[in-house]
Amino acid sequence: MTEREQTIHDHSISLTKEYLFAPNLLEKIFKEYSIVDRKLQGNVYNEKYLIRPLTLADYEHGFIDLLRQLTECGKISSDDFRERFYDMKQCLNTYFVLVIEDLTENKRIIGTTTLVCEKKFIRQLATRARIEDVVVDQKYRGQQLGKLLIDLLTKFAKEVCQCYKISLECKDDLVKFYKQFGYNHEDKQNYLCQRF
Ligand code: 16G
Repeated sequence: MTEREQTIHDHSISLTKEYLFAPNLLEKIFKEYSIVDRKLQGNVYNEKYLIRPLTLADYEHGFIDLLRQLTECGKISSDDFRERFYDMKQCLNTYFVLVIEDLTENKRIIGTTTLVCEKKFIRQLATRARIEDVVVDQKYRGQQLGKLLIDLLTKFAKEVCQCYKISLECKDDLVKFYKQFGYNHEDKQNYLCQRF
């Protein structure tokens, strides 16, 4: 490989490792998390599952296919993925996509959740959060990985992003699951939706 080819190669590798948001933002909640719930420590630290922000390389490791287990995704090329990745990244402190990588399965992405932080004028310029697109690969369910993702991002919204509230939408049969993390129906509030 010539020096120029090597430079291009190194550059493309460093690009694919580019994170959607700074991984060190997660440090605070990881530390607190392991103290709060020791049962799950193994999932984070046993060197099988790495929990980290989404990277550009995750397109190659099944990120979109994983989302297909949640809903339809259509056709998304790697260029489409890159464009959307940068659209999100340039909205500072807004999109936090967490993924779980199986280190023993060629970096396969086996779980994901997104936190969206929306800035407001109300409540002294408050920020509100939403949990979106929670999905764990069918083959990996039953290991409390979904619990781990939601717990982490809920704490992240509160402690790192200092949101004043967080909400999510889910099917009836998942209400019980989400209640364990403190999500509840609010009195006299409704979720209304219009599909286009
Ligand atoms: C669920 C998801 C939501 C996702 C939607 C996709 C959670 C908590 N909720 O409601 O984030 O965007 O499904 O379904 O993960 P749709 O394509 O029918 O809108």
